[in-house]
Amino acid sequence: MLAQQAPRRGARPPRASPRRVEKALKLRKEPTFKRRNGRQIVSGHRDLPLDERLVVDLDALLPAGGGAAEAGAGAGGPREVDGVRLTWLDVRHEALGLDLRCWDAADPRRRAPARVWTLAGHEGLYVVRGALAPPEQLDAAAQVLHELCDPPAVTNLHREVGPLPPGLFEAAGAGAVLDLGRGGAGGVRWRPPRDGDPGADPPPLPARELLSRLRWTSIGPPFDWTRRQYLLGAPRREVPPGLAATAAEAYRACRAVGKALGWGVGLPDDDPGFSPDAGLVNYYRAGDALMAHRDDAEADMRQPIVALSLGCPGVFVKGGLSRDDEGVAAVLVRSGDAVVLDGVARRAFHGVPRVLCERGCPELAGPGAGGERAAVAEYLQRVRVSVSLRRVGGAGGPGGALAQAGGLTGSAGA
Ligand SMILES: O=C(O)CCC(=O)C(=O)O
Repeated sequence: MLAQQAPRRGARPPRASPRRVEKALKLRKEPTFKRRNGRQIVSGHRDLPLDERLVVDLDALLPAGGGAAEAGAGAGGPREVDGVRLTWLDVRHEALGLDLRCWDAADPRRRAPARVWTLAGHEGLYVVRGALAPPEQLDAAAQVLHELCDPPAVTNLHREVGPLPPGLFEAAGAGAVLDLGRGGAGGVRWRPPRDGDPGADPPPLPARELLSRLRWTSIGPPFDWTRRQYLLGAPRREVPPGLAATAAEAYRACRAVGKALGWGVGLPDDDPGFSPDAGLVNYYRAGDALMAHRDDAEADMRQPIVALSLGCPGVFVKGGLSRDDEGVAAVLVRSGDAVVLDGVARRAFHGVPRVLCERGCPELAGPGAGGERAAVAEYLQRVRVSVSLRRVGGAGGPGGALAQAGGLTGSAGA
């Protein structure tokens, strides 16, 4: 076992609770002014920029192009754990007083080594940079947008406007409207807009507007936000095998890193590995936030949470076991990254107080994707999508603070 990754002597990790960090990081606006008739009046509002000093940008910590495998001083390994070959590099974030370790985890079952980051003082938190390559990000997002929003998956829109016909994303791209079909033949369906639509009662709803109001989808058993439990008997869309495999691979690398550090890991050695059967997809637009919560509605808390990021960057915040515990990490996560919460961190408060939609998604910008993938890439320039996979198993738990948090909140949020 390696020495525990501990803060260096003299380091002063930032002492702040998730509540305080959230407040400092969430999008705030300030008024802009103009003069009229000699008086100063409010003309609008502008977004205040993110206070970058509070956030760890992992890419900025490594020498250009370098990782543990390429580094000299401060590097360690190789060391093999559970068939995963580990090399590592210690990195210090002076301004935040944080000690981090960047691991390259080479697993013969994976095509390329995983780059995993750990932070001293945050046992069980792992950030896997680039768990999905750009083409895989597009495939995953296409799957989320094309299939996983369709019934029987449940979304916030189903709660607001009732079950939608399949094909919300395609309908939005085609400029279609939702005909509520009351009293008519054919029921609720997508159709092209017509001249008489604005005066119709009820007026049809433009698919584009509905897509802009999409905030969450459940994969696997739907989550009942009121009773705070998974509806294990309800019809469901299964976790797509590709997403499940990505999450399993990411977890395998993180578990090896955790064992090398002497951290507690969730799944015992004789377990076949992480095999998610449920997930929550969050769609964040500018101004949206997921406030600090704990995911504790799952019956078996030894199973990790693996959250895949797609699209615009966001700030992932992890705190302790209560909202007021001090010692918070705020990390910039980018398209393709996976955040893994395992062991003691599985019960930790975490959230995404800020998304940076104004930065777009550089990983998926420019030519490359054609056809239907182009529409997905374009969507991801404005939206952050997270797919947080978990194992619910056969029995629902008592319900948790995730439900109490009530899901995504925001400017236009549900
Ligand atoms: O958006 C994320 O990356 C985190 C999502 C999350 O915390 C959750 O779904 O419980």
